[in-house]
Amino acid sequence: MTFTEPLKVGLVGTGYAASQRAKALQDSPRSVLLAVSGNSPENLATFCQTYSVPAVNSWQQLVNDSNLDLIVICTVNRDHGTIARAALEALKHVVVEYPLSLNLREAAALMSLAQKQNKLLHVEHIELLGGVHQAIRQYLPAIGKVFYARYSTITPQRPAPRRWTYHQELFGFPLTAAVSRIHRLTDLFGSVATVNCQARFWDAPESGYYTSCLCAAQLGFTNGLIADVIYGKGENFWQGDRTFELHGDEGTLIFAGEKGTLVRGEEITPIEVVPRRGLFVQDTEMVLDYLWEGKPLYVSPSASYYALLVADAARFAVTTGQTQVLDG
Ligand code: NAP
Ligand code: BLA
Repeated sequence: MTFTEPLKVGLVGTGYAASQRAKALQDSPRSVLLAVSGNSPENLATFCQTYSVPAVNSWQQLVNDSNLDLIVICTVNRDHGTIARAALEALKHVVVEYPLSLNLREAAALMSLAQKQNKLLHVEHIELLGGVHQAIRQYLPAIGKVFYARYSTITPQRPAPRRWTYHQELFGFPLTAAVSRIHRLTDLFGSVATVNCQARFWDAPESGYYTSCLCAAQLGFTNGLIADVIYGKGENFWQGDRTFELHGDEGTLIFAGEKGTLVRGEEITPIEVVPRRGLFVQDTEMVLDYLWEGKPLYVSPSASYYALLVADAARFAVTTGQTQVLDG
């Protein structure tokens, strides 16, 4: 199913991810951006003016445009699954920003549908392309057997915006929405045996919104590793944190933001993290490599799905208050 002419692409969304996609698609000779749909008419008009692209009134219209080969979904999480389904049913290739769906069953059904339709369903996971992840992969052998990991991302925000990222339905369960946190770990350490999680939301006066959230999950990996994953944001936080610590029996790796350190007793080695700009560009280029040349992508649907499954187990652990045991 390789292409020899520029792919005709339609984009759903007009925010940050969408603008990165629009630039990447327009900069490549292997794709042409033909239409965009959005949410608010003003933002859609501005976006379409910036990129000189025709606007369409709805994503339904976009996915059913018989002229398009590929739909790129960069809108709020709530709608990812529904739009991906409609696009696959209309026999389009699909690229979707993570998460594939807020509903695990729907995610599984979409993967089967893509196979049935013989279409690409690619979920973007730029966290795997970033400098920190690449540096961890490179230095992991230096710390022996890893037995404990802690990955904490806390973002104070005051006042918390009334945006989709602070809305229960639009954003979804925070560790599903931020599935990249779990995916980094499953990519490095494989399968998870047990999942526990606690979560707290501080509700905003407007229905559905919150002003802060905190999710604290503990994953027990099949290989024995214990991992704490912390995600917090909003008004109740006063100090930001972005720390990834990996403790092995021969050393410790610590990433504070982009600053990496390898600690082995007295020996403290700074780790250079290559700044990777343009992660969405890289992702887009790899999709085009796949569709044009059949080159394998950097992430498989099953790996993406597995991270989503672990995130969903965390969600279930919150609602039941019980540790979830996953099948091997
Ligand atoms: P964003 O900049 O806030 O853009 C959100 C888009 O969704 C805009 O087009 C916005 O349109 C629309 N939207 C907002 N509220 C909506 C609603 N109630 N109903 C329908 N559409 C609505 O967000 P983003 O950062 O680009 O994120 C888009 C997707 O990419 C998300 O799934 C996110 O998880 C994923 N992602 C983003 C990044 C990143 O670096 N930003 C990284 C990885 C994955 P209006 O502005 O007109 O409302
Ligand atoms: C991830 N960034 C995300 C996600 C959202 C945003 C919704 C997916 C959920 C998550 O993993 O937390 C949204 N990020 C924002 C917003 C800002 C932001 C609104 O930084 C406001 C400044 N993303 C950006 C910008 C950069 C960026 C401007 O919008 C950097 C210059 C980077 N966002 C970025 C990266 C990820 C991400 C690299 C992947 C997360 C990871 O590595 O785990």
